[in-house]
Amino acid sequence: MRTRRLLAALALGLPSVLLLGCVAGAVSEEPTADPETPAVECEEGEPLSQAFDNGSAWTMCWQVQEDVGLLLTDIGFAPTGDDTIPILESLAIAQLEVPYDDGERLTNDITEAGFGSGRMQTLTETECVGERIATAVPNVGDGTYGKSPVREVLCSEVVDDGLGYRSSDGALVADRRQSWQLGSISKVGWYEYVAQYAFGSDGTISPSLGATGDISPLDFTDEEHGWPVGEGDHDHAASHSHNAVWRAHWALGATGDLRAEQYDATETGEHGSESPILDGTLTEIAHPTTLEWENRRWWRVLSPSVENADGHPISYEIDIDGTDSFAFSEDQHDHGDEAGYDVAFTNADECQLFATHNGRECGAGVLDFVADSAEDPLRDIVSWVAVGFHHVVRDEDQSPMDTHWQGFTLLPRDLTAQRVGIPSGREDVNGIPEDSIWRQGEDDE
Ligand SMILES: [Cu+2]
Repeated sequence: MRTRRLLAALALGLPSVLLLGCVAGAVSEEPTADPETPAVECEEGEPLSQAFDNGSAWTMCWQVQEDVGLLLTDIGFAPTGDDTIPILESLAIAQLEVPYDDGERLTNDITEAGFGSGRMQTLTETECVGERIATAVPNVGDGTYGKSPVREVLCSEVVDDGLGYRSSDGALVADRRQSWQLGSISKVGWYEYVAQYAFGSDGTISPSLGATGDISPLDFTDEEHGWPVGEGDHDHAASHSHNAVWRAHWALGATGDLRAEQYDATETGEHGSESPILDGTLTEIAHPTTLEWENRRWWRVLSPSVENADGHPISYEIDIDGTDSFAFSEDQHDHGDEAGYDVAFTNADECQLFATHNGRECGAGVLDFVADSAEDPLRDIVSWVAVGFHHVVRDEDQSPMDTHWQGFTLLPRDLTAQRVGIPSGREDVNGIPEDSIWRQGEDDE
């Protein structure tokens, strides 16, 4: 059904107000005449697609892997009236470290346990009010031994995501934002993790991790390292971090020929007639590296050879404000003070899959990957996004624990020359308006 809706949107041949001239050449798959044939072919399993009320649509492939759990690949977005633009080659969680503040425990939940296999939970209508999609999930490991029963493990749900836009300058235009949420639940120890990927009708991608289940009954400690959750000043549940890293391999219509940039707006110390002057700068990230977040800083991955109708390179911004930054433990110790980062960029390498405990000869983790390729040009770009959450347990966490969330946003920046889904009457708004005083200034010259 979802496929049909997408193809219907594509087949409508909506007026091409967003002429992504160059993008058209980068489209990998043309929609076919057969309405049952999806717009993307998957190496494994059936593709997923979802169209929105504004006419935009997402397509992708998915599979369940023993370690990372939900792996999304061939992720493409079709802005309203346009062909599908390949956005990401792949997206998955790449590690989840849980170090306890008393120093007595650290788990690596992806590489030691894994979100797939028997840890991935069959969903019921309480956890998933949308469509529950089944696939064969091995009971043990990768399925080489034992059985792989077909179970409903993927939740696909379109939700109302609040006000998308409103403008009453002239005739009122307003619309809701919709979000297509894909998620699975994996039980690792006492925690139950929700791996969720939300795809917006505006082109945003929001990977997030929810944690519920129960606090560890083995990890109680003293008052310096925990919080009393029993009666009185007793039963201090150990504080701990949930340190997640996601791996995103970029496509942007030109896999292997991309660039990365860091944006900073810095205070100059000077004032204009009314406000402090800030200088905005873009710095190319020329080589694999690790970077830390600061106020007014973001990163983007762009496609120099693919432009939108305004002639701007299409790109996606990585937004991670408000995270509890963290330094990696264990096998990244030998990198010393450099062990912390919020975002890292490397070139894609199929051997480099996990942020830590990668367990392969190409390196133990991101810091090794970066150190070993620090002189290489950055082209086939993988972003490693590290988002920490320091969990000081509350009385409300038992029992079960209130779900707590952490994540980040990938935001389209100049993917289209104007907004996705332009309301009637706003088609011509692009740059300085005709009646602006800036235009009048031009006329006087
Ligand atoms: Cu926790």
